Amino acid sequence: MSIKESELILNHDGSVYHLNLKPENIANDIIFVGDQDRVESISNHFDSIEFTTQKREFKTTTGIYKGKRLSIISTGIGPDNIDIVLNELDALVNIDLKTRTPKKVLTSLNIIRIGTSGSLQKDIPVDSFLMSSHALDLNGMLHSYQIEEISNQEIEDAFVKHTHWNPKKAHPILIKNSAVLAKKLMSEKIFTGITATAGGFYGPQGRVLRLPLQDAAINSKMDSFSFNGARITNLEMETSAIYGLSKLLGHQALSMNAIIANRADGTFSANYKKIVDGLIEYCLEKLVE
Ligand code: R1P
Repeated sequence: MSIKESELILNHDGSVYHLNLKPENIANDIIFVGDQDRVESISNHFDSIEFTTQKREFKTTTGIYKGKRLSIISTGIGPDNIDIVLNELDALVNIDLKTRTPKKVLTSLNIIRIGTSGSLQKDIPVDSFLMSSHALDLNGMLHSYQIEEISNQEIEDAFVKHTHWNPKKAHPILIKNSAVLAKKLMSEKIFTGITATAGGFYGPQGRVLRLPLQDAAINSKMDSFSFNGARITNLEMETSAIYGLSKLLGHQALSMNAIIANRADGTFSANYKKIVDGLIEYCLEKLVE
């Protein structure tokens, strides 16, 4: 059965609707960034650039870094954008766009997010690097899919109990990273922990400007949660959607975070661009080692 035009939308040139990409435009190893300007910060390191395009916040550049073909894609902010990016990338490699049918032999992409994040723990200071061992989905986007096989109910239930999680909010889902990519990008410089992924920047991450929160103690309940020695280390807005959809679709995914704020002690990096550049250089080197 071929997938209808309304479900898998293609542009007139045959590229996928939002990303503006054709299958030949992307590498097997893909770096995700939130900020579209960060695409160039990374591609500036490339030896050569083969392709670049942009539609809305989705900018893609493919090129060669030290002999390795890499693509960089900006996802914009939030799990809703990740739903678009992951599904369209998967369509590029795992759906025959001419016949509109899933391929029999599937391709697994390697996806590395290089993003910014706020630490929830005093001992993980600003200007450090953190690898997400797991992602804790607090935003609910993944609940549209059949997530039973990727969730870890025991720890999710322990989190719900510890935080008195409001049952009106989406049930949290815990998803593990790709062990293969984690091994490749790990070093003694890197903190690890569970990354909580919120569906917003202010209220959903416990920030108060003018609006009172439903649960003002949510961040302190998160930072005091631990399960078999694992703790929640940081908050951001994409990792659980990347880990969840990658796992469901058969791709390898890893989230690397530049810690630019510390929510526990209220500090913010004096030069966050420098720490992001440092993480970019670290990840690029690890990818070609
Ligand atoms: C919020 O400022 C944005 O920054 C973080 C959050 O996840 C969110 O996307 O990541 P990026 O720097 O990768 O965009």
